[in-house]
Amino acid sequence: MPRLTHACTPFDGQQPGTSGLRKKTRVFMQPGYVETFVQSTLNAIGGAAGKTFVVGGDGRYFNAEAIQTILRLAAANGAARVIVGQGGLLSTPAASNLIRQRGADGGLILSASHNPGGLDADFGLKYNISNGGPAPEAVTAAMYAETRTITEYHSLDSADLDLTQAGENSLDRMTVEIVDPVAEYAALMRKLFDFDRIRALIAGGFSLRFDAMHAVTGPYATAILQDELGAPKGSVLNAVPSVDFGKGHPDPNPIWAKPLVDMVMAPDGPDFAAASDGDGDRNMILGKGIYVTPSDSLAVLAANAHLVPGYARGLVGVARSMPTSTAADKVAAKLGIECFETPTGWKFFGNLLDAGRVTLCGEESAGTGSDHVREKDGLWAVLLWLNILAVRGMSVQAVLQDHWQTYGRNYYSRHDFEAIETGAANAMMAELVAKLPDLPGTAAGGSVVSAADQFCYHDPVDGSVSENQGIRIWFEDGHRAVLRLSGTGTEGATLRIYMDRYEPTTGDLAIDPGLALAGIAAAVAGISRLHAHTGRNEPDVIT
Ligand code: VG1
Ligand code: CO
Repeated sequence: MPRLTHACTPFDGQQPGTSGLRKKTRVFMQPGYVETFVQSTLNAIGGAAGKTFVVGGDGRYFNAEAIQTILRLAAANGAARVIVGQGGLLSTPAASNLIRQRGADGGLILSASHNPGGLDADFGLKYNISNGGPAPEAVTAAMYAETRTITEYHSLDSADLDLTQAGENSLDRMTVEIVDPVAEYAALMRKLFDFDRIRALIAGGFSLRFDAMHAVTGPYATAILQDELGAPKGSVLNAVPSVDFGKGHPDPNPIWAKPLVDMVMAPDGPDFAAASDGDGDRNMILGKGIYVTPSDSLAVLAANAHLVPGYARGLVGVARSMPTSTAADKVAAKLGIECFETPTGWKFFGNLLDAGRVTLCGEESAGTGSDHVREKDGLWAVLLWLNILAVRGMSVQAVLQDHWQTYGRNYYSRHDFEAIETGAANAMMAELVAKLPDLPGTAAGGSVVSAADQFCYHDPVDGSVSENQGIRIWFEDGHRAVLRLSGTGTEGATLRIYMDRYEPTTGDLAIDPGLALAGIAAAVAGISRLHAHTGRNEPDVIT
């Protein structure tokens, strides 16, 4: 089969430290674009010769075409085998699991995660390493350097492969193994959880809904929750992946999954509801009449995981991203285990998980996971919740109330200001950084600043240092605000303001969360001169 070498133009690829390359779909569709990025990735990891890769995506627009391109490049670069999800589908956690189970050298996952899909929406591509996790900073930095200097890529002149049937095919000298995307993932879930117990809970009349948001978890949730655990047909909503996610925004939060939230808030709503995102790594958890913040979810799971077979030996430690509330810290303290605070992004958990320092990890952005894979895992979190509810025989609401009464409550919210003009956002952050040393002692929003800094992470495993990972402001009453710019948007800048207020068990545990955090929001708006810089007062999304 003719292998061809094509000239290509270098470009500014994935910024070092970001989770994959995310751009408008039309950018990815430019001739040679995917090829240039994939060749850069292969060059950065020392070539593809003799290697095995896992490839799959969330099914969004251009997923199928990009996979064919990746297969041709892998073959022309001498890869031995590519394991690809049937129909080109693999959720991010399932891809992570496959890389690990099959001892692959790495994987290419096609997704822009929670960003919308379609010709005029977003596309993404990320490289995961052999532990199954996102490429660490050293690898993304090498990939970035390659994209800026690359001059040629290697491909094949070959027809598209049919990816609809499981089995082995060959593309030139490379084996293409098409696998059921669900099977190995479901097997892992069966090992971790007490499926009989969850089945009995559901058979006893416990009702649930899972919103797959027209994205990749549809087939996974249908197979596991309905076919295997006995949830009635119709329990999984929006279960068929579509290229534009039903024109929706596959982001499992109270804004984009509002119909699901409305359902659990209704008097005749289900006992439990959950949703996942485009690529299946996020989760939103709801109970009848209640939304569980992701930060609380992590804490509740940490406190109860030992009730579940896969975690019966207890946890070695927990980790949370810096902006995530400190609820999990309280649990770790009580359990007498370590709690790590890492920068935003799952790749920072990789070393801690590989070194056996932590069992559970979580982020405020609806990401929870454990050492079973090296990505956050939406459906896993749902099953862990279900298993805990089955053992405790309590409602979501009762579990949460009990948790707050034991550990105190962290009122928590994130405000997102989207598509801000990039220059204005950068100017605001720069001004804030400059005045950090002067902030302590300043009165703001009815409180006084006690400390302020920029988060710098020292990885306790490999000693690497990651600077400028977000601005932290503490107030004398113990409240905390964090500001950072998103690394996953594709339009202008997105500013995220995170607010965390802890009330001990002796405090008021039933304040309206919006009211509880209003003072911090006002303080941050004042200190950052948010309106003067951005013209914004109200966030676009509140989670
Ligand atoms: C966001 C979240 C972060 C998450 C990342 C990838 O990043 O805040 O917690 O790890 O998305 O999630 P940022 O830089 O936009 O704040 V996923 O599900 O989009 O892979
Ligand atoms: Co995601």
